[in-house]
Amino acid sequence: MSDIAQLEQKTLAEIAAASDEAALEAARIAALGKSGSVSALLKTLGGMTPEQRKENGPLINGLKDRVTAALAARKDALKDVALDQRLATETVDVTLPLREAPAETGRVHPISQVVDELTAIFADMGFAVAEGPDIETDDYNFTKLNFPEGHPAREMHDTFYFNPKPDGSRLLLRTHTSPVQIRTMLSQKPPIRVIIPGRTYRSDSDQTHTPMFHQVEGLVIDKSAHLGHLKWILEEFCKAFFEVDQVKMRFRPSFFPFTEPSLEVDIQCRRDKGEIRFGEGEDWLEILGCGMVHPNVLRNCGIDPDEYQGFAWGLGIDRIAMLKYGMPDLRAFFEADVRWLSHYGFKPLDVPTLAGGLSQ
Ligand code: 2NM
Repeated sequence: MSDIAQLEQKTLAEIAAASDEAALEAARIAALGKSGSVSALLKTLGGMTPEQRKENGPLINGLKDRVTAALAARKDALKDVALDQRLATETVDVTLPLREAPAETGRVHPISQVVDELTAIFADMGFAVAEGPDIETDDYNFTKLNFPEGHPAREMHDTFYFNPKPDGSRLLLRTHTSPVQIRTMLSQKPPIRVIIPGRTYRSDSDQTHTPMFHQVEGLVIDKSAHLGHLKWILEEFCKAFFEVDQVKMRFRPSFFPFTEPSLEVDIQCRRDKGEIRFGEGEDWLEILGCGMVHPNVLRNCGIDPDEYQGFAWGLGIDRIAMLKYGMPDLRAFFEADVRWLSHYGFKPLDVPTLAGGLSQ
């Protein structure tokens, strides 16, 4: 047998014996690599006479072609084997339910849901939504709201202050959304009807208080806005929000620097077995504060209290969310636990509307 025929037999045997990709690659390099056996034969063509080359050229090139074809065929065969093995070990249970799309598994946080509900209710009564910055000036958060110098709410241990500026003024994290009412009155002419939902901050942290919490406040300024209007708005709001036909509310005198008179409002309820129901029962639950905007506040915002008057109210969003949706622990709101969210959260495509139902 010629050398070429022998080399072909040996090389094809090696290729046929390669049992995986690595072995096949080793066989390829041994034959066709830079210093492979077939490559070495090809190199000898250069030193041959034209007659020798005419005879050996087709033989050696034929060898190279057959080795190349054998390598490709073996590679395909090994791929088929690997696929057969995977198919034999991996199974797909086609009876499994489809995995839900992200739009279906994602959940809207209860606070976002409640803000959307509040907005839908007050928008229906003709209120616009106003927003403002979380970082405020002392002037907008306290002074223009008729808080006197030295009022306890201005203390360091209640309010988060930033370091003082060279001129002595200090920025702070707003302790209520009321500075947005100030901004609204300074920039718009009455009549004004706005609600302001947003984040608020107080240096307070225990079972029922978190340093960041959510409020919604409302403001109406007009020539003859009065407490009767306020009472109607709050009753309509409570009926719509708690999704009941009737509510009974109790207005008690109170005090806030920015309103005169000031009132605290209780809603009648029944508590049984940890559940709470509104519109019935013997218990009272305080849910909000309100009052007629103090003439000093109007004046501080360039509104003439002899021409205009108005009322405002404020309530805690986190608390009414807990009441409505039976969530026992305030702190879970801010822990970003996806299991809690998948239990208490809302479907993103169920947008609250008065016509379609707030909470379905
Ligand atoms: C409350 C209770 C009572 C209030 C007053 C004002 C403003 F800016 F008009 F003076 N904004 N918010 C207000 C009044 C807030 O929260 C419990």
